[in-house]
Amino acid sequence: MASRLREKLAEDQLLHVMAAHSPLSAKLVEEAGFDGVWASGFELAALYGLPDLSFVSMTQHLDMVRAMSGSTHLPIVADIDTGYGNAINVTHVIAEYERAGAAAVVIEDKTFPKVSSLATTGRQQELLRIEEFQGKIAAALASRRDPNFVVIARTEALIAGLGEAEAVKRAAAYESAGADMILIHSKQKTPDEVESFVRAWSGAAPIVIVPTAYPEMNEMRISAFGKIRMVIYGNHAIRATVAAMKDVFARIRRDGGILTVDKDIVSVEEIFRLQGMDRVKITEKRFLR
Ligand code: SPV
Ligand code: MG
Repeated sequence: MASRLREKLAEDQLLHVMAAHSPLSAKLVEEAGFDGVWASGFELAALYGLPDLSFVSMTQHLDMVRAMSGSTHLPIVADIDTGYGNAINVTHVIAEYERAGAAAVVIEDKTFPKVSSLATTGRQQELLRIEEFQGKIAAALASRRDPNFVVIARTEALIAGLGEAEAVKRAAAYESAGADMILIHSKQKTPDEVESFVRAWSGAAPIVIVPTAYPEMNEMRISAFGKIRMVIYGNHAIRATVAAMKDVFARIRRDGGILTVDKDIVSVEEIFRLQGMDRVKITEKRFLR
């Protein structure tokens, strides 16, 4: 799977990566024609009804990635937050995610426990010392078994309010530590901050963005910057899920039954299809005597 991601990256196209929080949603990402699945920490935390504050453990996230890799052929880009510890922990984490079937990881330069990047808790986002994070990147590179496994270094300098110069400095330091790609994150409501960073970026490492906060940065606008090679739609699976459930639940309560919503939701047969019931029928014929 890592080699497929590398091949796609070599094609010089923008890769479209959609968030998922379950094997089922990963399958839907594939059917919709995306290039990869974002195993989002935010989505999984939300699925458990928890804030994205390092409450969800590595094991929980890893189990989900492992299950996803059984349900999709797409490369999985795993969100490993801060790497669940220091550089030594990262050596273990990378081995585990590679074994679980991930093609790439995104590791961010915040301290543990992390605070959700888009949150407005008033808490200061703390970043690691540059040298320490370089050590985590080096540990990740040294621990991957497949050299095609992609290590994406994410700087939260803009999220922490430290400005573009600090973001560029960190990105350059992470590239020199060997990061394959740089993820620049921003929670500004317009693309200006990210676009300015991309213009200032003179490194060779391609850029990844997550335009949740600045949705007007569509793919046409992103593609104008050749340096941005991956766009991650960070939380649209869980948000779509919540919107759909709220609507259907409210209508069932209002109507006192399920008759009117029935035509607006997928059929049981469609769920059977997604579950692979067709294969069950074949194996029944073959083996049940
Ligand atoms: C996630 O989806 O978990 C991310 C992206 O890391 S964000 O929530 O915007 O930080
Ligand atoms: Mg995350």
